[in-house]
Parts: sequence; structure tokens; C-alpha cells
Amino acid sequence: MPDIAAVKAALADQRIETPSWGYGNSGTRFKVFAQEGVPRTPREKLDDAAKVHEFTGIAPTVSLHIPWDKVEDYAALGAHAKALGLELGAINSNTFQDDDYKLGSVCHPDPKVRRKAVEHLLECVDIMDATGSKSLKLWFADGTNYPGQDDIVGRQDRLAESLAAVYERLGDDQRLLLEYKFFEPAFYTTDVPDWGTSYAHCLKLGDKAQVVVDTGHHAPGTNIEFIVAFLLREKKLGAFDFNSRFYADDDLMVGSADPFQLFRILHEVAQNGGFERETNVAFMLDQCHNIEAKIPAIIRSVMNVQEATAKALLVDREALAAAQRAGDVLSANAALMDAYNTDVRPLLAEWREERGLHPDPVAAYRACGWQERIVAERVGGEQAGWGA
Ligand code: PSV
Ligand code: MN
Ligand code: MN
Repeated sequence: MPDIAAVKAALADQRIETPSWGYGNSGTRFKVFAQEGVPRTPREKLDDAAKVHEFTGIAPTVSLHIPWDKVEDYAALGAHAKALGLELGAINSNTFQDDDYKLGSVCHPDPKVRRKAVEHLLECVDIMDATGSKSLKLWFADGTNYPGQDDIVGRQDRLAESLAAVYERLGDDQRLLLEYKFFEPAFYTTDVPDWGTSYAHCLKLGDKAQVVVDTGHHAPGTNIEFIVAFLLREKKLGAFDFNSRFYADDDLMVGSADPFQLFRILHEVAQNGGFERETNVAFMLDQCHNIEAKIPAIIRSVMNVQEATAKALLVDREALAAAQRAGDVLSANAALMDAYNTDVRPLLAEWREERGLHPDPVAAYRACGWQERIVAERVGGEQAGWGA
């Protein structure tokens, strides 16, 4: 049986990065429902992120999205983060909201538009230099809507050339994380639609390029844990964007739609050294809280990842390996199911209390008065949100 002290130590090592855009207003293409008290500035997003870290103890970094989080002075933003006990995490680029990008960004047929997109990506690396961020996270909305609209291989060539220009600019301790998504906003071809395409580009680029697995970016029925295991084996798993989906890229709270899938993914992480710091896998959330209160939803999401992690760490790996060696299918499967069916909430409550945290982070947040304070204070100005 796994040693509980070792499980607790591994849990203490875990870090989950929260996304600045998760704190702002968001919605569907039909409507953004504004919430009271939502941050108006990147600093206020960090103030909210600090609450998530305060009550969970494992969310000390925040991903930024440029230009949504554009500021004059990134060093000052970094200092604000530091004063709150946080650090700035991955820098996310945005080459999907300008009119120029109607036919794509780094894959656009017009070299002028490609240049503009690459310049934005290089600017993101400048920002990384200023913030100390180590990861540039790239998601491209590039693709086509109609057969014949553009040349598929030509677009791959443009993608490779643009990525190479950005890769060249990375410092020794910086990396590029390439995300894939099977469709949307493009409905016919997408230029980075799957892990294989991302992997092939990263392989060509070199060691500083790795794949991002966004759990909401796959066709229904895709075996995500297989992808995770494969990429870990190849040392090409750079990060997760965690969220849940019922239909497409729903960006719901991780663990809400299919906690068993989350467990299976994290079991492969545990099995293949992905929780070890040296493996350098970033555990990020990429979610939008359209109808639920944002800060407690993010706390809940961090807890959901933590619960699934605890279950994955509880798998009796010796029993599992013995059953696998013996070809004992039922016992091997039982080793996973026993861990998955364990109620880890008492263990996590104890783990929190041992660290001076409240055993119930959502309840502690609700009681702390922060929500009332931001609703009262954050009036006027424009509230930040997806696209703001
Ligand atoms: C769009 O699908 C998306 O959700 C991607 O997953 C990115 O990671 C995120 O937006 C932020 O750009
Ligand atoms: Mn994502
Ligand atoms: Mn997405």
C-alpha cells in the first residue's frame, strides 16, 4: 500500500496555476453575464488569485494573457504579485482577436499578417523577460472554413517558419508550449488540430518546445490519458490546461463533467514521473466561469485537481505491476478502481490542517469577507473579461 506520508509530501509539492482570464467576465457567443466585484485590472486579478492561493496553499502562480493583461510596467506587476505571495506564470499570446486575423495569424497567406503575428509572439517573449515567466503558451485559432479555401501544406510550412522565428528568440531557461484544438473557430481545417501535429512541430523545433494538453480540446471518446502517457514518455508534455467538457470546448470546472477521466489522466502522470519537479509539467487551469461565482469556482477547481491527484497517488503501484505481470486483468483494474473509489476528502482536510489551512477552502473563502469587499469597492471603470 502507498505510504500516506509520501502521498502527503507529494501533495505538498503540487502547484496549480490559475488563469487571469478565469477571474474576469466571460460568456458564450450569445451573452456575457457580468458579475459584481469582477476585477478591472491585471492587479485586481492577482488580488483575487491571491485568495485562491491563501485558501488552497497550492496555487501560487497566475498565467497572463496578452494583450488582455497588458500593463506599462511588467516589473511592477511582478512586484505586486510577489507582495501577494504569488508569481507570474505562463504568458499566453493572442493572435485571434484582430480583424487582420480573419484568415489566420501565423498561417495567414499574407506575409504582412504573419509578420504582425510573429511580432506579437516576440513581444510576449520580451514580456517573459520582464516578468521572469518561463513559458510562452501558444494557441492558434488558425484554420479554414471551406474545402479549397487555402493550401493545407502551405499553411503548415508557414506555421513551421513562424514557430522557428519565435523559438530562436527564447532564452536558455524559457520554453514554448504549443496547444492544439480539434476545431473552432475554424470549422473545416485547423492548423494545429491534434497532439500529433503539435508534437511533430515541437520535435522539429527542439527541446525547448513542448505540447500543451487542454482537456477540453478533443473529439468525444478520445483517450486523453493515452496521449498524456505517450507525451510523458517522449518528454514532450509541457503543460495541462485543465477544464471539463460535455460537448466541445465548454471550459467548465475541471472534474465536474468526468472526474474518472481526470483520475485516469493523473494516474498516468503519477505512473510516468509527471508529478516530479524535474519533469517540469505545468498544471494549469483554463476555464471560464460564466454563471457561477468566479473565485470559489476556481478554489473548487484547484480542489478537484488535488482530489484526483490524491486518488492517483493512492494507487497501489506494486499490486498493479504484479497483476499486470501476471496477466491478472481483474486485479490490475481493481488496483485502479480501489484508489478511485477512496474518499480522499478526510485525508485532504487533515493535510490542510497540518499546514494551517482551513479544512474547507470554499467555506473559508465564503466566510472571509473578500467577496463582499470587492463587490463594494470595485465599482466604476471597466470590468475585465474575455476580449476586454
Ligand atoms: C481557446 O480555445 C482557448 O480556450 C485555448 O484553450 C487557450 O488556451 C485559451 O483559450 C486562452 O487563449
Ligand atoms: Mn487552453
Ligand atoms: Mn479552449
